[in-house]
Amino acid sequence: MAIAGDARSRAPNADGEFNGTIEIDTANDEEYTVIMIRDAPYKPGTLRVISTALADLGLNIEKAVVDEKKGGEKVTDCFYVTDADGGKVVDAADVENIKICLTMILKAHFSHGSVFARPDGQDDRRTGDNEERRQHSLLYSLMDRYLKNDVMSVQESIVNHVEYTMARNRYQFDDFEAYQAASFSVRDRLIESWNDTQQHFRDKSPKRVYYLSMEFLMGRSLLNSLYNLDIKSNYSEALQQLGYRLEILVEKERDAALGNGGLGRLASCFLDSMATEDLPAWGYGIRYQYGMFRQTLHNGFQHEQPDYWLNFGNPWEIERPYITYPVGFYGGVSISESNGVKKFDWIPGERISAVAYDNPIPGWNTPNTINLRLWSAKPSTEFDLESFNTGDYVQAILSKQRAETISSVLYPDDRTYQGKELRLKQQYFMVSATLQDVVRRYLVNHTNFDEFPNQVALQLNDTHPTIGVPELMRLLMDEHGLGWTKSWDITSKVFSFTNHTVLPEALEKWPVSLVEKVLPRHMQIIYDINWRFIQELRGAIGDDYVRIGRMSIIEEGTGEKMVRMAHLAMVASHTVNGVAAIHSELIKKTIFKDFYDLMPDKFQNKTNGVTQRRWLAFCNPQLRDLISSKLGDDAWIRELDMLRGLEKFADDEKFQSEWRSIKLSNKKRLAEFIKEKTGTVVNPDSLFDIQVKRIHEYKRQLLNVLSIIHRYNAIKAATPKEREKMVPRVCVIGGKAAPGYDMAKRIIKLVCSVGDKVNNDPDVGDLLKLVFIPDYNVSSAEIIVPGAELSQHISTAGTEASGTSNMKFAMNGCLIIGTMDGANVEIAEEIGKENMFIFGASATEVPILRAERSRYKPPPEFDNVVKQIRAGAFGWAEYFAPVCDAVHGGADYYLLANDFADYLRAQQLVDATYKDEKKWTKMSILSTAGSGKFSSDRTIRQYAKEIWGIEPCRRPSP
Ligand code: NBG
Repeated sequence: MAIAGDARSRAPNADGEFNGTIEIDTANDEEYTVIMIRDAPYKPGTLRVISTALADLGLNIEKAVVDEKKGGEKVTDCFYVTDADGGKVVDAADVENIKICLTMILKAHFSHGSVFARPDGQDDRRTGDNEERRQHSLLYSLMDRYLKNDVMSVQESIVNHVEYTMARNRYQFDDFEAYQAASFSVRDRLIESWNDTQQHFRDKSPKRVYYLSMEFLMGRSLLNSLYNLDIKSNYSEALQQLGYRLEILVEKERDAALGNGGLGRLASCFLDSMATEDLPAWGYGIRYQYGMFRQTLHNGFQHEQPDYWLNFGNPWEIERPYITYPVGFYGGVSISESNGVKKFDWIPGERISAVAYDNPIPGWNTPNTINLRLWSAKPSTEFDLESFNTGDYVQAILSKQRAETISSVLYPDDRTYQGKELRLKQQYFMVSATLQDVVRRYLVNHTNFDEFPNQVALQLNDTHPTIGVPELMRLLMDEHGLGWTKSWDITSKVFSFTNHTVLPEALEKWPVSLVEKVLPRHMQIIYDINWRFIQELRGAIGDDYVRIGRMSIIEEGTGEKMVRMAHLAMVASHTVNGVAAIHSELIKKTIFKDFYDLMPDKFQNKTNGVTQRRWLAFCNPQLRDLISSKLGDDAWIRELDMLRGLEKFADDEKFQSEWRSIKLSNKKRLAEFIKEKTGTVVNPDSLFDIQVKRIHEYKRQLLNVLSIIHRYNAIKAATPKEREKMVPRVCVIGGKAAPGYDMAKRIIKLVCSVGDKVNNDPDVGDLLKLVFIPDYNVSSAEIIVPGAELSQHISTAGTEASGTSNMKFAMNGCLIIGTMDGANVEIAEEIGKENMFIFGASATEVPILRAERSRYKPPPEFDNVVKQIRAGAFGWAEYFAPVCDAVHGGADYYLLANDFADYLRAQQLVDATYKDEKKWTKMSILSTAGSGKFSSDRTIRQYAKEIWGIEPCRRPSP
């Protein structure tokens, strides 16, 4: 049996021996038998051992007087006990018995190693208060050690949770219950680490960053936590001995899918990296009751099912009912004047409460665990006296209940901003609770706001949390009495803003009338910010009203007046960054050109990254072990640049064959998964070609389908001899369409219809398969990515800000077919263009081609496949007509026709290369070797240094 084998970073305390004395006094106290343990060496956990032993003997501890720990010295503890009937223990035999038992137990305790002392907290609210400290010394002593991670201790804590947390029979629980109990026991360990990390942050009081995001696409936690806490093998063994398999239990976990796609997953990768890099960081977001919808397919049509992920409880969160803030909406603003100073008072018409739920985020190979705090909306506890007094008690309760809708559902659209009132309320709800929490934390050890910018960095993940700008101004001015100048000085030093898209339709704008109604005070503040900004502008550029109109935070065109959230974010933030080099350059020339010309120093680039823990080391354990064996150890899991060390083995035959056999085994697992999800049987010896991402016209899944049809035609036209030379392919497409995105839904249907035809054509056999994997999410990506050989990132150049799945695929030795867009450009720099299949127009050519597209004559191959669809070759001719119209006859905004011929050329090159096994394997190894730059650790270090100005703050290892 392994004992604490995983506790890499935990060094045991020095062992002592118990040579103290135990005295039992039955005479001198009237009510109690007094057990005195004299001169025991100090050792963490001792008190818990004694109290458990006394309880096992059937004694009640009525009070205890314990020595405060004095490092290295002997301590004397005194316990006042009664027996089961509440009386004193007087019988001499009983007394002797207690003595013998305690002696044995203490001897065993002091001769036993692995107990880990926890640091003494120096909470500012406790130090200095010696009296309180003395009173609490018993409590502190009881909490002075960590849970143990040896197999037996793990088993004990699992079965305890089965019985005491879940109230199930500890001798009989099913896989789901075992998953839950195991998770609760892991959470116990996370909580220890979380508490001590937070205490350390409080003690050191470093500048902290708060990552504000409406989305966190976390996926599952069990395996990730086990790996990060380095206790996976003991849990595996512990469960196995209890009759359960960890691999099965991890599948029982529901994904936490509180995000749409790349933007939310990026936030989650960032949390992992911030924890691993020991940064004093917190994430803040919303605890949606319904995450991203579950996608099902009926006859090839997408249907959306609600994702009530909390149905069976969420063992990873900690509810904090006492951490709650009021959040207001509607109402009006009253203005009063005292001493010539105007005071604004917002009296909201509706008030709700935000309740905190904490989600511990452990880092890898560090004792630090950081926090993701998600807010849940609850009815406010204040009574609506009016309705209660008029006797409409039930109605009053019901209307309060509606508060909960604010955090109930994630908006599943990442294509266009939604002008929906509820969405604005969600955004304000999140930032208001967050900023109140941040300000409260700051004020624990500050009496004014002078240090605020040196203590706080607030990162806006896209424009979604930008209403936080006027909210911070309001808090500082209206609630804390600061003047405008001081408040603005502080506000403009703490915010920074990341832009994630150049698509104009995705840039958030709110109708002024809506903001005025929902957040009247904030609208005033936005106007004031804008007024001052425009004065500044006039100073800088003169009365160029056209340009001023373009740059204004308020859009005043022919239509409704709108608040441009990106402009507000831009004006208030000290930096703005794009998410890949090409994207950061593009925003300077397009959507933010006017701003760039005026304030070029604000602009930065932070190329995205992904966490190599989840996306390589944990989801592809065979490859992890092979890489570690070649590089000597697993240090690359923290320093991903070390993957370069694989380059020198790229031609090594033995290494190549190990590399291939791992890929094959991952492909077999993926083939199983495909069969389970779609019913289609695919041959693992085929080339596995994958395109998984949200369905968007700009991502051009349609281009992929058109080329698959072209391939199908080629197979049909080929002679049996020619067919023998063809490379068999399995094409996988997956992704969700926003429920209101009609074109995307038609594209899904087209994929399914083409798949039906191709997969059932006996002429084709294994040469071509096309499957649509339903409900693509984080967990399915963890199976799909390791099994992929070719992945498609084929957006029209200049439209994909970065992409992050391209990085995951490359890390796992999958070759990329793609355009020079987003992060592909930098991947090509790192891995080498010659190790990818690059095609298509460049971002500089795109605007020109787009302008000329009505005169463009598509290549005949393109026309042919589109005509085929129109003619009903795959059925549903009418339903697919708008899809064809969108790319035909001068439409084709995303230039599928322009790129088609070059795409087919690249695809042919893929086939030819695949036939050369050695060459392909070499390219695959070089893909992994060149992907070091795309670790989110690197991204986060750059944010920390170049934007946030924060430094690592690692708690001492226990
Ligand atoms: C997405 C981009 C991706 C990018 C992610 C993360 C939005 C608004 N943007 O290209 O489309 O990788 O953000 O930065 O979801």
